[in-house]
Amino acid sequence: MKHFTLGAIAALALTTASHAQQQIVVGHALSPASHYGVGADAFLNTLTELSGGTFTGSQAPAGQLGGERDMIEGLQIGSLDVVITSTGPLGNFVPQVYALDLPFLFRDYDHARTVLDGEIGQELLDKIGENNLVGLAWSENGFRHVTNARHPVRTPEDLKGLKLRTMENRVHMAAFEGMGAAPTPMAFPELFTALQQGVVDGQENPVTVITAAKFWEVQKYVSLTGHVYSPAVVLASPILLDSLTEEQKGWFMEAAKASAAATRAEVNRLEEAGVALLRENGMEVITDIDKAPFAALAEESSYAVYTDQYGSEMIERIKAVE
Ligand code: EAX
Repeated sequence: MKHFTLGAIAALALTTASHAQQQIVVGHALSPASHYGVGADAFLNTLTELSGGTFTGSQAPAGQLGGERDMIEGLQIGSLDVVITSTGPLGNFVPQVYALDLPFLFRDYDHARTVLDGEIGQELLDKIGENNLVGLAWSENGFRHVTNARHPVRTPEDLKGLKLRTMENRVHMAAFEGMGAAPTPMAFPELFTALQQGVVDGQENPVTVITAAKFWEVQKYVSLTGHVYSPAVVLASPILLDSLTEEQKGWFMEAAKASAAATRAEVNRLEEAGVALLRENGMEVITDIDKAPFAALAEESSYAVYTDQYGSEMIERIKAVE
């Protein structure tokens, strides 16, 4: 009878294990069919294909794993694998990222994508990597607009006294304080109920999120202020990534790039079709907005959140990108 040494059995077990399927969960705060859900599916399909089926997985949408801040903490302790999140709460972990959240800084989608896909974007992904997280790729949420249940917003005066939910983001809160609203930071999974119950009068989000969350059910007015470009980012747990071979890490990077491309394509589609959808569902869309007074107040009150700590060099670099 052939005797197997213990070493041979252990090697066989290790080999088998290394080829065993590994389940990856991609968490995010929006609906499965949202621009993040489309990105999660693209991530998983690409990873499964590149790995020959070694890695498979599923998305955990709709805040099942918690709000974005909770999910980022989950990555740091290794309880979560991959998360697609806006940069909203990320500044609490990587303050340098606040530069991307500054109001009226990005001119348009082309400008934002060029910055994020260039050296500035890479520098900030590297900063994320210095804070017990792995920034795999910049994805996208979109330009944010104000919705509310009380009255049309056309000027900063119209914001006065509005209880407006913001993300847990110091720059955004300072910006809305400066514009005259009363900002209330809140995790996204709590928002729809808070709007339904009148805990807050309004909120601000891109058309992509307003449509994904069906906010027309609890909000009457949307003002296309476009006051902030909201990046999203594909983050991974450093504990997971440290357990992978270099080749496997490359698969995760490629999958994240595919995710970002799919999300951006969906943002493009919804930017075209989304406003009509809001109107079809009964929202009054205010488009005749002079952004200058909003920008003056928002910049005066919020840029210091970033420049007090990091100066204005990064801001000038972002503005200079063509
Ligand atoms: O990332 O919290 C928010 O308003 C975000 O835009 C939403 O969770 C998508």
